[in-house]
Amino acid sequence: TMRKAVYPGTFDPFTRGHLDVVVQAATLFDELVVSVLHNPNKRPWFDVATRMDLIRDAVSSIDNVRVDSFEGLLVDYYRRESFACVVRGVRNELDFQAELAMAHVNRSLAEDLRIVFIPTSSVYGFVSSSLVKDVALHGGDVSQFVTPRVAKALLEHVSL
Ligand code: COD
Repeated sequence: TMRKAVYPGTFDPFTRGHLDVVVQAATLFDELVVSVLHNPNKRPWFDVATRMDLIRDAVSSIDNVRVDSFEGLLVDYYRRESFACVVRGVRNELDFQAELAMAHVNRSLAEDLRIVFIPTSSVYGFVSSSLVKDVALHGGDVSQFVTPRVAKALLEHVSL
């Protein structure tokens, strides 16, 4: 049977750290769906469609990766789409703590939920979407943290 996993996140925007997780996870499952959370309560820099386009561009060379979006609870989406597993990236102890809490809550909502944590390569262990946005906001070079398309989108956003 096809084993389809989901890598959910805000991805505002997608970074080389996220990409590293996708590259690793894509070898573990038949299909990996990178899914952008549509959360009207957060004020993202990029709308869902733009975030999805930027991810599609970044993962275009990996053929078993698809891009989607979802609203509401992760566990509901997981069941609706018959995912076999949730993938989350872990950079450090702080991430691990937060991820473990999230995992426990999600598994009390859906006990059949399966989750794998993937450690980021050390090169990207300090990269976060919010730090990247801060660097861009102050005119710094973000090219080592994000793909060229994302760098361009960040530049366009700050020059508006
Ligand atoms: N290297 C490796 N991994 C990274 C890096 C990096 N440099 N940066 C981030 N990551 C990881 C994160 O640890 C995470 O695993 C993933 O990449 C996505 O990160 P973000 O920041 O884009 O996304 P989050 O953490 O904001 O996503 C949270 C969810 C959208 C998954 C969560 O809020 C959710 O499921 N919401 C739906 C509502 C719900 O079900 N709530 C109950 C959850 S307890």
